[in-house]
Amino acid sequence: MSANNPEYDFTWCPGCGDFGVRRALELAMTEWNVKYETPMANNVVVAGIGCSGNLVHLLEGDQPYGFHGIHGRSLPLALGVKMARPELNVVTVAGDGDFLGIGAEHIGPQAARNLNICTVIMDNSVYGLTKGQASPTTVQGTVTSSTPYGKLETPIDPLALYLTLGVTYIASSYSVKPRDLAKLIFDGMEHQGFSIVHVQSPCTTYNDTFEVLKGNKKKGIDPSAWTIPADHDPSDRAQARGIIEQGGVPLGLIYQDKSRPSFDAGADELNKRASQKDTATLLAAYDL
Ligand SMILES: Cc1ncc(C[n+]2csc(CCOP(=O)(O)OP(=O)(O)O)c2C)c(N)n1
Ligand code: SF4
Ligand SMILES: [Mg+2]
Repeated sequence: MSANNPEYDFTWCPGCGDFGVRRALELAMTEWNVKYETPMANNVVVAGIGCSGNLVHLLEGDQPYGFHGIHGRSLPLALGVKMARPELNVVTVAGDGDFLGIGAEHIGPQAARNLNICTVIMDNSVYGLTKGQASPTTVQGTVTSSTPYGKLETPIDPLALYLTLGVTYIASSYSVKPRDLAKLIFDGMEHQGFSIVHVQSPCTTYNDTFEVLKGNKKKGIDPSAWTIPADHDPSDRAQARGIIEQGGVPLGLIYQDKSRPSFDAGADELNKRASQKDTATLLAAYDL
């Protein structure tokens, strides 16, 4: 699809953080189009299933190509798109449940490949679309429809997971400031390899964390979001780990490794070395 799907009539709840992420993605794709003089349809948005993945139907203005696949499988689909058409700008959008629950097994293999795509994760620490069940990032003890006596498991730390698995561009942000977020997404698109921009995108219906993220002086709530200092060196893995271990929600680029070739660049190189064989030669190799 490169036109809005008129049969899909989903809307986000008022105040949902995903509105800010959508704006940021639109800004980043527009900047990409201006820089590379390409039409919007040269961007492909591969979406997971969830309120977050529904972003692919809700983009305003010129439409990119959209691929709304199945729950948890945005990365394998993005791999297919990127390998078939490496010149396209492939972006994946998914939620915490989709990406870190059912889809978690795909992060490691794509990190190992250094697949050249940009992934935007909308983390609201809940399964929003299916009405508020606990997700892998839900805080321990939280009462949800699937954890009526409080969640037993500790939440996973997505940023630490990405760093451990070898993701080569890791940024963290929130949906409150779309322009800052757009810059991180654009830089993630520019990165030659697997980039993840992990966004805190509050669910105003089932888990409204805006106040926790931004803080509230009157109520004595300190903001959990904090800006990464300007002197942080993202190429330094130990420093990146230090930023993550400080906790809260760091805002900015945490880690970037520019030294590894991307998967499509490696595949190009390999194809040059591989020799084409006709059918007769292949059959002869089996000595039939
Ligand atoms: C294979 C499969 N299992 C379960 C579902 C039901 N389901 C749809 S969306 C979703 C979770 C969505 O949570 P998340 O990825 O965090 O997105 P959000 O709605 O919070 O943005 C689930 C469990 C499904 N569609 N397919
Ligand atoms: S249920 Fe939550 S995540 Fe889904 S649209 Fe509403 S506010 Fe957004
Ligand atoms: Mg979610």
